[in-house]
Amino acid sequence: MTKRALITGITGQDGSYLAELLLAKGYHVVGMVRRSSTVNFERIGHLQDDIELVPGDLLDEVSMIQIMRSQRPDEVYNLAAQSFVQTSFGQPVLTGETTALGVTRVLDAIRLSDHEVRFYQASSSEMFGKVVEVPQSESTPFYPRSPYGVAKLYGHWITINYRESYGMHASSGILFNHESPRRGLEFVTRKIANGVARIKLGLDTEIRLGNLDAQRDWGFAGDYVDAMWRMLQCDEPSDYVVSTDETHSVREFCEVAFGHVGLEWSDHVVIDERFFRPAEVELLVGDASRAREILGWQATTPFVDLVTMMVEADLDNVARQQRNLA
Ligand code: NAP
Ligand code: G4F
Repeated sequence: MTKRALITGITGQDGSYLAELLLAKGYHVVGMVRRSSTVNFERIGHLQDDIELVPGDLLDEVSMIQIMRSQRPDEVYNLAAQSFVQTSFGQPVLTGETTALGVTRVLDAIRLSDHEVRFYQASSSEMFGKVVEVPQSESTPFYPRSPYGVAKLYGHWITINYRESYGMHASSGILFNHESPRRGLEFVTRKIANGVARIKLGLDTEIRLGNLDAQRDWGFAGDYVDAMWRMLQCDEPSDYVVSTDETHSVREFCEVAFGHVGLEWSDHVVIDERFFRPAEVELLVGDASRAREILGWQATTPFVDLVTMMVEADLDNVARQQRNLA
């Protein structure tokens, strides 16, 4: 029997990589997409003949119930969220409705569908926030530092609550930052990679950034979606930290990215107060030993390879845009 998977957030970075992985494994992949006035399929355009798209929105419970009843998926990957931390300070209620209560809407729709479903929740290392221990593992206490982090913590606990209350096969991946050439342009890694490409190709002279001292455990998104799938193949649902177990600062990211194209980062990076946050997460570094032991999962993309992959991809993108304009 062909397994059926539903992905919320299929138009996002992770949704596109997960759809590719599940298609390669022979799944029928259904993606939930929300209505917008312009089509937003940049990351999944190449998959459109192979996946089924259904309309729905995490803000609308009826659409979720309808999808669950009509699609009867075996596995649900809840990747949809308002996922940008900085925006969550300006739009805390929307972030809570989507990133927190949206999880309950999906879980309730599964419960009401009266059908055996395995559920994955996209939890986040942002829940560790002002970290109380280093490195962070599944047993590290949480201390979120943004409306996004608080909303994700709600999503994390409601997933555990539905598992314990209703015996649902519901698992959370506490994923540390993962990046790729498909990362949104507002996130710092892609902002730097794209900025470096534009400077190298003569379109810009500077990149304006906030806190260069922040440290993150950055992995490659293509590796991380495999951990999501592995969690749902386990007999028992559980929660796992997924990380590279290495940390690097935003400044180091700049050094490697500019260095790759023969430029000095400090000649082009300008500090801009607008990109500082009301409360910052200074340091994240994971301990993914449980995922290695139980899931057999391991990050495979070193930091320098990730940075250079992103810069190379943006050099191609920017050069293509220049050719199209010529
Ligand atoms: P992303 O690129 O920002 O994608 C977010 C997705 O959610 C998009 O498909 C977006 O649709 C969809 N979405 C937003 N609001 C929605 C709503 N009301 N109803 C339905 N769909 C909605 O995020 P990502 O990097 O792929 O991350 C995937 C998930 O993992 C997110 O939950 C994120 O918070 C979490 N996470 C990410 C990281 C990371 O480092 N990337 C780490 C830990 C956890 P549109 O295209 O229509 O906007
Ligand atoms: O790239 P960022 O915006 O990612 P952040 O805040 O760590 O969140 C990402 O990872 C989380 C997992 O830990 C996910 F849950 C979440 O959905 C998202 O994917 O910022 C990284 C760091 C921050 O400390 C920020 O202050 O970079 C610092 N930074 C410095 N200058 C900047 C900038 N961030 C952005 N976006 N833009 C800047 O100009």
